[in-house]
Amino acid sequence: MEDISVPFSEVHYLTIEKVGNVPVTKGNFQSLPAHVQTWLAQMIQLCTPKAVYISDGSQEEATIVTKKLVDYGQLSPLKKYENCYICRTDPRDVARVESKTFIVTNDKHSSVPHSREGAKCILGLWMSPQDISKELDTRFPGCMTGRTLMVIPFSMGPVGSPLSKIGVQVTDSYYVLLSMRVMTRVSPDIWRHLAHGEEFVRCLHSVGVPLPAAQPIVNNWPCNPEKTMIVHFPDPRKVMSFGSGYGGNSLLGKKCFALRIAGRIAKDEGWLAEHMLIMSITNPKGEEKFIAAAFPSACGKTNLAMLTPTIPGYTVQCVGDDIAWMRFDKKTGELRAINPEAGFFGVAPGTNMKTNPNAILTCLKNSIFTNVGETADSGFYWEGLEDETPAGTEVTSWTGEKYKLGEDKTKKSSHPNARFCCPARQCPIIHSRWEDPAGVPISAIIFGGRRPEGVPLVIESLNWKHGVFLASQLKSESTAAAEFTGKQIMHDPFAMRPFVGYNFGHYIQHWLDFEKDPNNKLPKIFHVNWFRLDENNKFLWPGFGDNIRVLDWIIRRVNNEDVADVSPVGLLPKKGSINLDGLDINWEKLLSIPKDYWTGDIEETLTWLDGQLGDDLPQDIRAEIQKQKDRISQLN
Ligand code: GTP
Ligand code: SPV
Ligand code: MN
Repeated sequence: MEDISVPFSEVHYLTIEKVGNVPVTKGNFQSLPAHVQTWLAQMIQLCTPKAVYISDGSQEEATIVTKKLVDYGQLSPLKKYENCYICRTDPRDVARVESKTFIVTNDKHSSVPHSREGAKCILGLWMSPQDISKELDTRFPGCMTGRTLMVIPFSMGPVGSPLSKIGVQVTDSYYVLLSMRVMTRVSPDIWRHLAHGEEFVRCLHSVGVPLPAAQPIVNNWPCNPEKTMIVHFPDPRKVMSFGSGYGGNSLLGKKCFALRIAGRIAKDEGWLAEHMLIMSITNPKGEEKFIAAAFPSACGKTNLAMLTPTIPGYTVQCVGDDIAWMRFDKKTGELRAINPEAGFFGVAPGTNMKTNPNAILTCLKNSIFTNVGETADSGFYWEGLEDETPAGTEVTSWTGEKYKLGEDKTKKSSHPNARFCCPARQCPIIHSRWEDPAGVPISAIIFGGRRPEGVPLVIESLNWKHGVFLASQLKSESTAAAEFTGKQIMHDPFAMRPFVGYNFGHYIQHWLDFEKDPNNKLPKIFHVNWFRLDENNKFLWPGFGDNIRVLDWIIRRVNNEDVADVSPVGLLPKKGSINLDGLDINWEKLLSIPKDYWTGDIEETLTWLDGQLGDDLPQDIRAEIQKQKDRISQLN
């Protein structure tokens, strides 16, 4: 299998620069900041590529690389749209792999909590520097043989913003190069910001298939599933990812940097890096409020972030759909948030012109679709687009199977974790301040998950500590965003289980500590659940655009309107205080708090948190659990 490296530029052969004996086919290595050169030289020596390519993030570069990938067969154009491409992966490489994602520190417990004996810690996997070096030694040396090593300078957050951070990713995947260009800000300007030896996060990625390949490459998607490993070094701010080309495993600016590494930096520097969307809601009076919301993977962030309100007079604008970096302003005390990303890497199935028209409209140009189906007229197709695609349309599924829509209902066009990757600036409701270097002020923080049973539509926490407890007890049904199968209800505190980069007990304490500074204007904390089922397994709540009705209630609470009643589990909406015009809703079923359920749940939560965190579980959380237990016991 040939490498498809971009050809040498017109530069005369003799002037071609080399690093060691490896030619630089684009860019000027000598002009890079000295500390970057030092690190790159080590990576080149380790990975032994046949060429080095320094990306400039330009459209011209993207056009050339795209053409190469089309010729190679990894991408094919979706001719129905402008500059859109479809890609099918090796079916063994379709999602994040939590079981192969590690944090490496000298001290085990700066990465993972002191779990009780017998409790298998699922809040991060730690490996010692000695053990990881053995693993890495069987993977990285020579891993780019026959391939081109690309150098991608990128900023998480607007280039130059005091809230932003810089990374440099080395990769041997052109797909990653194109996707990073959408998801982050790739620019040669980055080098100027590193000119004086400034810190940057070192990100090394390889698909793990040196050439000639030892095994057949499936779907022109090189990967190495047996040896996949995603390794974080929070102390030296470094990521090494091997064997997977997919999403959070390979676009290292996203979960690896912006959550796991940034989370550690945030802890050290006194801010927050969270798995949260950021949006604004303007009510009929013209008052605008910004909120942030954390739901586990594939539980509704992208959909909420750009929802189309079903009640009149409200305007929603999107700032971000997956990650928020937030810090309390020293002067004003406001919690200010930026979206460190530049694109959306969104779940495709379920997205349509009814559920999320803004997402569809965002990805009609300059986008990459991975593991979706393709229609005979060169459009995308996935489950959820049935009503917008004529029956009888021929579809080629993500596995290459051809079938006609409507003929066999068992056929699936797309992998459930199929994704669109599109520039955020194309979103029709992107906020004019989405790149404001100062961030936007957050008035409410929402947590939520897929809870088929027992959990009401919305709960407001009683206070900050109770809110941090609500977030700590977050649970959700597992989804296809990671390697879990079936619909098990899993704990996912703060929607950060897979993404926390240090001891989870310290993480919860970090949240609690924000209360200690009287200058901090603490946002109210809420918990929502769009996914409660009735006895026929039907959703009790219509969700999507109708979620504005809950946001409206939340904002009224932010404005201290008297629309809530105290309950044992938190504040619940007074009957009639959520606008349900035009809906047929069973309020009792949607808002009830069954005593049996909550009694069992709080016991289970305590057992689980105590097992996972042991003595690292903050005392304040233990106290909140006890108080909630006492309150629940008084339920009728
Ligand atoms: P990640 O990108 O993995 O972090 O996911 P996400 O949290 O952004 O989830 P997303 O908005 O992409 O939604 C995932 C799935 O949940 C999609 O199939 C949606 O159609 C579905 N979904 C989103 N919001 C709702 C809702 O309000 N109700 C229901 N029933 N389903 C929803
Ligand atoms: C998630 O799983 O939460 C995602 C997709 O947003 S990935 O980029 O693969 O992490
Ligand atoms: Mn996510």
